[in-house]
Amino acid sequence: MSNIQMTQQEYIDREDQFGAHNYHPLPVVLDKGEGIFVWDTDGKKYYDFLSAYSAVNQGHCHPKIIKALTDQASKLTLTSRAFYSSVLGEFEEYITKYFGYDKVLPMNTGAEADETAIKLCRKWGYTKKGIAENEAKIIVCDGNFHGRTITIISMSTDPDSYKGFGPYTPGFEVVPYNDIAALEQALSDPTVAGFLVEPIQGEAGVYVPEDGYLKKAYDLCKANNVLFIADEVQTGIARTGKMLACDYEDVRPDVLILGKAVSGGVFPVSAVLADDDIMLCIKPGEHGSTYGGNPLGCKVAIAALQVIKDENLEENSTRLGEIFRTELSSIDSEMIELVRGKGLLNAVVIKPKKGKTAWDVCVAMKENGLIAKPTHGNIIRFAPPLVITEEELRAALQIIKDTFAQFE
Ligand code: IF1
Repeated sequence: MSNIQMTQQEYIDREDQFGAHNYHPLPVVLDKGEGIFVWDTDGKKYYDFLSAYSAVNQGHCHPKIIKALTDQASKLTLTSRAFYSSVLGEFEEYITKYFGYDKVLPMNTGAEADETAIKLCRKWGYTKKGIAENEAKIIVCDGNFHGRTITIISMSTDPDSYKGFGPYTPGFEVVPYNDIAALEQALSDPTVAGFLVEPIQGEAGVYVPEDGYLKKAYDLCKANNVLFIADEVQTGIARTGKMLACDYEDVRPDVLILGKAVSGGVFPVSAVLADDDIMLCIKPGEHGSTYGGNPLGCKVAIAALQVIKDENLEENSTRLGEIFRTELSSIDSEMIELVRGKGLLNAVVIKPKKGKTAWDVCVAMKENGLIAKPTHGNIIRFAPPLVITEEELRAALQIIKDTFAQFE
């Protein structure tokens, strides 16, 4: 069927018929995006309060990023890493200087970057720390989310992620998140090579650890010769109000994992950053990806990172995040149990009322012109593009307030 005059239900039915059923989307069919707004196939306009899970921090179809894409698309898109390209070095120099690391290893998706960091950490453990072959352990946190590959779900504590997909990759040990004592004990094992952590747990429901947790965790890693590996795939690129969420505690991860907004939602680009002592543990032929470091992604990522600086999105995220949490907390609704977050990565914990859940609230917000998605049952994540203005944010807040009022 062509797309002429299809109803939204017809689009939904087509996806349902021909696509795997590995998602349960909100019933809205998007067709166009610009800045903080998206439009459905009937032309109805919405505030986008998901931003493709924080990939679209720079706003939809940012003209500078799209220009970088189209300029490069008509010149050279893919060389593979069998050859050098005129663009890869430019990206590598740009991103390493941007974040202050010696080297970068480019990949495509967040999960691939996490996998890369795990391989790098293990290799470092064997070649630098002197751990016996196949003995290296990586400490991870309860409630973690790092992607969907077999190795990554092997360290997941969420049955939706891991159940039915075994056998699992060994070599991970889970400690409670935000628990320094538990981490200290786990790190004393000399076979531990790394500690992999999200500075704020996204999928777990925007779970913000106590102030000082990351710094203490980092110091403990140093004391035990363990790599501190930060997964900033979701929290990075100004989402939480600073370029990296680790910046709040002046922690410089030994291994930094980036994805999503590195390319502003335009093209999949992910990256692992580390200094030479660590990164050079991986030798030619030991890791890679056909598309990783492709010219198109490189140009898009440079433009996307530049937009964050040019438009002061760190500052905007911090300032508007405070307004957003203050206003949300002031809503008088029995359904709002708790508001939490940092910058423009926020969540509301919903207390179901008369059988009405976070899902019902999201469907009602959609009807009122704002889209967001429930996570882990009764938590609604609010993460608009960081280019949102105060006026737009207040208009969006009004929609959220009106929606909660409908449930009173
Ligand atoms: C989905 C959540 C967000 C991530 C962190 C790595 C990855 C992710 C910290 C993997 C991915 C996603 C994927 C998306 C839903 C989503 C998500 F709800 F699961 F938690 F963003 F909030 N590290 N997060 O958050 O990156 O391989 O997907 O590029 O549909 O599964 P990826």
